[in-house]
Amino acid sequence: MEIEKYQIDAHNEKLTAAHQQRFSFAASENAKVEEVITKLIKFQIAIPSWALGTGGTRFGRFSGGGEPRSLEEKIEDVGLLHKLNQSSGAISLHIPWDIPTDYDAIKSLATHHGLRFDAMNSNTFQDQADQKLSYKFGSLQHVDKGVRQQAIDHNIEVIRQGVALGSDALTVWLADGSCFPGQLNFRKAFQNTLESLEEIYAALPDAWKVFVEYKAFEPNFYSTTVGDWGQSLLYASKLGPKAYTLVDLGHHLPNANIEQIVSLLLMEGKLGGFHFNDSKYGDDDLTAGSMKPYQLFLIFNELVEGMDAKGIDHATGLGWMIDASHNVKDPLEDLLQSVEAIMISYTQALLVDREALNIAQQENDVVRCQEILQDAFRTDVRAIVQEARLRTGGAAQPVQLYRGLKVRENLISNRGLKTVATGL
Ligand code: PSV
Ligand code: MN
Ligand code: MN
Repeated sequence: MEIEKYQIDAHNEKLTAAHQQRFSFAASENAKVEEVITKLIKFQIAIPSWALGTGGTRFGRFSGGGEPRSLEEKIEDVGLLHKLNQSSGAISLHIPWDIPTDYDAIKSLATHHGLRFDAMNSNTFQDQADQKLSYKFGSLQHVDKGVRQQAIDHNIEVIRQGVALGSDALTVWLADGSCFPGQLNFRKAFQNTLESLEEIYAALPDAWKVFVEYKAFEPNFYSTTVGDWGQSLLYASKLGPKAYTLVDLGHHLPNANIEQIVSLLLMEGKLGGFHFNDSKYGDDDLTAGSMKPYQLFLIFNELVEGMDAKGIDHATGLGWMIDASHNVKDPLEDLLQSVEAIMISYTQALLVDREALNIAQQENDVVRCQEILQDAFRTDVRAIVQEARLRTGGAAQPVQLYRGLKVRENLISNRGLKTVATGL
């Protein structure tokens, strides 16, 4: 199904008066509002192809129905999101969960929906049916060169597919590590991984980047070979200028100061991209901003400050992606909520009075520093985000319109109730 312009217009019309009132108030309070709106319009967040179906845990999965059954249907779903919020103009694929066959047809379908292909994700954490050697004991770190080579070849194949689709980045997340002390020689595992990454790096086209994603634990529970930002930065630095660290918000040990990590990676020119999600315990993959909205704001505060200091374009300088999973929500509603939360945090960070904060920091005026940050965080910026969406043809209230148009019911009647999205 596709959402038509007249349906968005009809929905918007009903909400115009109330919106105008809230927006004029927000605009009167913020001198920078037009500048902020221009930035919001450019800012696009990539939707992961694997988040379009209901996720699950090892205890079970409860399908919501109408899930995409093919790459084409995944692109259509992201198209629906983008139509509604005008901020989801990209899709991130996971190979081989997504199997692009006719590249030109896939590309033109994406273009039809106003989407581009964000970072390509390789998968050497699962064995595939037709695979010769097993990744049970790791992939790029494996003691057997044969297994390493198989994983290297897969990554090179993913780059090739990405080139055909017009992507320009590869994200490598490795489940490699060990479950028990003594299982692994840490140094050899690191060196094997580095050598393998070097072969993948050598296959990157000129304008491409490789993102090395880290994760503290899971599926391995004793050590992870790319376990934290220090290890990722070590690989990225040794690999060269096309290699960067990717920060997935759920991949840290509890209470890690992610905003400080982000700030220093940016300073070093090694922050490549993000996987947004939220969590309370581990890699929970919950809706962005649903648990710790202040943390999300503080991260954006560092991003805006750091990117401005280095003259990096907010919209294009880094890879902005969601990495989430939904066990009890409609995945498309969840993704709309995530994008909204990201846009809100970004807007609040743009509103921080940076000059005043610099002065307060120089004067060690700790109270003032907190006041300045929290003043921005406590500003209700929803009307500003909505205004940006309206100016680009999006819906005033995306979730409300999604429900009003019975999108899920339509998808279920087209695709069926018992669907298994590929890859999940
Ligand atoms: C691993 O937990 C991860 O965050 C990586 O980005 C994977 O590619 C993704 O989740 C998909 O499961
Ligand atoms: Mn991730
Ligand atoms: Mn994860």
